[in-house]
Amino acid sequence: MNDLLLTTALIFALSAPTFAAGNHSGGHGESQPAMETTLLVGMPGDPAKVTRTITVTMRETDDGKMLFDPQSLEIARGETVRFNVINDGALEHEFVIDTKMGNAEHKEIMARMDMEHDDPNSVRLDQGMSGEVIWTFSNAGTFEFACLIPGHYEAGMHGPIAVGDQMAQAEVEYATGTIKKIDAKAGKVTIIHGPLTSLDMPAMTMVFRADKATIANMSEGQEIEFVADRVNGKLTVTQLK
Ligand SMILES: [Cu+2]
Repeated sequence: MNDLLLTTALIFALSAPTFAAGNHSGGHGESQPAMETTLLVGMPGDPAKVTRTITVTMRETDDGKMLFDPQSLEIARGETVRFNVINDGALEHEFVIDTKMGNAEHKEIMARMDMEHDDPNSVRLDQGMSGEVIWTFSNAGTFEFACLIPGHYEAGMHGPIAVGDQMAQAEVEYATGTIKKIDAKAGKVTIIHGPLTSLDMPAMTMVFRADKATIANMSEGQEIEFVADRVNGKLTVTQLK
């Protein structure tokens, strides 16, 4: 919990200058180097570190709606996602990722003056075109993807991005250990383990919780690679190799 508060405080501290600068330029940053863009929603991703590709299509419907497909996104904190964005519609559309408030501010500016986004957190596409956004979601929270071309947001072009506060698979580090004792009935297992980097714990022997399925794959004396995390305050084996 303390870590979370600290992280949150740090995020706000880091974000403040960026938002201040964004207000000056209207946030469209034509003259800013792309890599300086650090938003609450994250930062431009390194193409070499992409962990997942998500295809997002944009289109209009016969009854006058405008849609993204999928309509919501779930991402793990730390993931670098390549959004493969396809404009399947007959109109121009854009895909922008930001906080809900950030999108609302941009939308207001665009209502007065339709300017073209050229930020790393967005891509604007003519009909039939495709493009990409590579983004690292470094912070947990609920963010938003949207098309901010006047009228499009209201026609349905927005959806939530839930960034879960758990590390992406690529960042998970397996620890090594030897199973000393199993108490299947109590759902406990004693492991002589190496350092648990993610929990900031040195090598020692500890009792962990584990679910039935995990314990079924364990035997005393077995050498394992595993991931432990706090689940409801108890150290728990969450993954086993
Ligand atoms: Cu649109």
